[in-house]
Amino acid sequence: MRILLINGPNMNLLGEREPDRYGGRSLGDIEAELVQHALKSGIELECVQSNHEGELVEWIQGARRNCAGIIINPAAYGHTSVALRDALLAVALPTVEVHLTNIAGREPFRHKTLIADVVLGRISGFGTHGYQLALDALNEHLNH
Ligand code: CA2
Repeated sequence: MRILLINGPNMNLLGEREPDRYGGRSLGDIEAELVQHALKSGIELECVQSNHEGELVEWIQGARRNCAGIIINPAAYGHTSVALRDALLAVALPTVEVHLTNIAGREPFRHKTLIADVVLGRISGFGTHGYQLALDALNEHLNH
């Protein structure tokens, strides 16, 4: 089984900027650990990141061909992008939304995301461990 992990804009800066807020580990390290964690459950995890909205849309569309589900940290585009929402609706794959921080406890403009009602569920506020929680939850969902 294959799952696609998508990270949105600025997530390539993980470990380099704002470590107090977003943690000190690089995205590459986090992805490598998740790939190993996924393999234990027989899951092939494909990891991608982009700062470009259209590229994120294309990856979501492409997942329809070969993925059983999606994990996405849309970063700031979660709060703004109708295009991401439409793409997720169009592919209709089970999707888990992840945010490292508790977006409900931050500035009001972060409280809502435009994909909240089209995803299976959201994990927010548990730092990078949220990706592993999302993977386990999605795996559980896909197996039952
Ligand atoms: O908490 C999250 O995971 C966010 O998706 C992170 C986004 C923010 O716009 C969302 O409201 C919540 C922004 C990430 C900012 O980019 C950086 C990432 C790492 C280090 C520095 C900046």
